[in-house]
Amino acid sequence: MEAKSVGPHADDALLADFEARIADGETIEPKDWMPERYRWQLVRMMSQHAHSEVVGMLPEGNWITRAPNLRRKVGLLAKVQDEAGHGLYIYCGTETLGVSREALLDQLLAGKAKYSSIFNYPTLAWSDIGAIGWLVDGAAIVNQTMLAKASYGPYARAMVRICKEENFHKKQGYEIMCILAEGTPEQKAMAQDSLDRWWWPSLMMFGPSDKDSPNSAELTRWGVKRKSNDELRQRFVNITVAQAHAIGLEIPDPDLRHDPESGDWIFGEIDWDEFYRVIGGDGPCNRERLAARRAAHDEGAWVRAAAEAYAEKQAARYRSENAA
Ligand code: BYC
Repeated sequence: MEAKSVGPHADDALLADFEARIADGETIEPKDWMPERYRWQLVRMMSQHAHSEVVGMLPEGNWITRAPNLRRKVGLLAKVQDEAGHGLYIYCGTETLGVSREALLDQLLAGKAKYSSIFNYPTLAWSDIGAIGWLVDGAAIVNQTMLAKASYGPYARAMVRICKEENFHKKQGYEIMCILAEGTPEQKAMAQDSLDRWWWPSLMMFGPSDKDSPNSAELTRWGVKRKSNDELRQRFVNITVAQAHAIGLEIPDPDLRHDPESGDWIFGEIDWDEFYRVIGGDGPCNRERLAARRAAHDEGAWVRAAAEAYAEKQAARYRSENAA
């Protein structure tokens, strides 16, 4: 994607008006004037977000056939279906910015698009489904509650609805962890093992630290981000450490300590080499995830063709009824 910068050619009066509206807390709507660079940043971020929802179905979908009972199976099915819906809301949001869902999916399938690093880790045990709901959806809620106040109306509104659903996802995940943690020693060990494997990747979901985040300044200036990557990560840690302790699990961080002055849980160094390796395409499951998406796209070709044929038939019927 090529971005045009806001420079001497931009209309200064329009830009000043646009920024004043954002400063006044107004939302920007699709037909409003916006700098090309704002549109580009939104498409970049929203498309990565939509792809994350879609690819995010894969690690959990892996356990639908192996859920331990009917209640868990129904809950997981509903959660995975919700994620598909979230992807759709956000792709619709990018369409309001002039980019089609097909174009974005082509980029994903060609391996040219980013999606959240977290979904490149494997789900090895049922307890991983608990850990994903608790940690991954928990992290998503912290991030997306902030994005629900983003300056772009269609994205902000999508976030409101998505956060409501993510709250149920988090509750079902934490409930799985609670039950395992108070079960047999083997069950508790499973829950701890999942926390050990998902903790650090969950912290990486918030992106690089503020000093290494190239997009943050612009997104903050234009009211898309209201809090920084590090602020949100700290908020997530503070919420989650207490929840782990409440069910007798240990955070896998020898440097974790409580700072009585700020009230924060201070955590150890994140392995940023691992983060950049994963977002660069070399995580534990990057290739597997893309192969699965490509297979699903190919196998779904007949569904798209049938839906299109049906839509054309309906449109023809509508035209002939209105011509009569
Ligand atoms: N993974 O300048 P920065 C869910 C990239 S799904 C991969 O800080 P920004 C769920 C970043 O894109 C929830 N890439 O970027 C679904 C940028 O790359 P480019 C997903 C990452 O945008 C199913 C570069 O690193 N949530 O809830 O200011 C089941 C530099 O970063 C990551 C969203 O997508 C990462 N973790 O801030 C269960 C939320 N982090 O484009 C649950 C929307 C950074 O320059 N997105 N990068 O090549 C955001 O809030 C922001 O985009 C981020 C990054 C905080 C993630």
